[in-house]
Amino acid sequence: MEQPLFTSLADYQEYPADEMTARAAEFNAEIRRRRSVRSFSSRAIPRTVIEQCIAAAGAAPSGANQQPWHFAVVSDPATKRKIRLAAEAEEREFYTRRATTEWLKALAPLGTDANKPFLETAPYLIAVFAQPFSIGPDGGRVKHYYVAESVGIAVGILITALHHAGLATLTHTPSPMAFLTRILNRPAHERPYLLVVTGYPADDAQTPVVAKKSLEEIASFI
Ligand code: IYR
Repeated sequence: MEQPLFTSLADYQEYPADEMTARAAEFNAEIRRRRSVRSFSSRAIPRTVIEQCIAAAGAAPSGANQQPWHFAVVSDPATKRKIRLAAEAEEREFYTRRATTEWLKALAPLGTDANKPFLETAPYLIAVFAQPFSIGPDGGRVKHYYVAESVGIAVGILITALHHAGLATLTHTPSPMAFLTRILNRPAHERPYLLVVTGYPADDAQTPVVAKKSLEEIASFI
């Protein structure tokens, strides 16, 4: 076994309690303004913003620091079109056959259907892939641990970073997503995890009226 190497927490930043309290409240207010958006403007956004937000996601903690993720960033109109057509084909199956009545009932308040024009309108689609293993220098498989948890945390940071930058997002999970592996030429062992659609909201974008659970409902202090 390799000996672990340690360094001091040189980048850690402590704040006085009142400042800490204010920062926590400000962040809560900022993140509570986040809404899933399904109607995007085609206005361009600087690629560097996407790069910075993905770099932020890449700082997520992960099982054994194995960073089992890949972010495929799509802005090419022809590729976005391919993704839209493939996703809509799966979604039509979902809405007409695969989804249970119970599932459709749960979804009803969101007003979604099989049409996904935003997959072409939004300037960027970020396809997130999870890597159950990597290929080691000797060509063998190196198993990754806590892959779903790790990628979920990274996507949470990605969405938060995009929101913080002033962009709208949609976490979109056309199911199944095997078409993403094919269209984006990803290795067969990577699992499409979800699509993050991002850009400015359309001027006339509407969002369903839904509520978040209260702190009392989601937390207990023991
Ligand atoms: N993937 C479908 C259905 C869908 C499922 C859930 I759970 C949602 O929260 C939203 C949609 C679609 O994108 O329409």
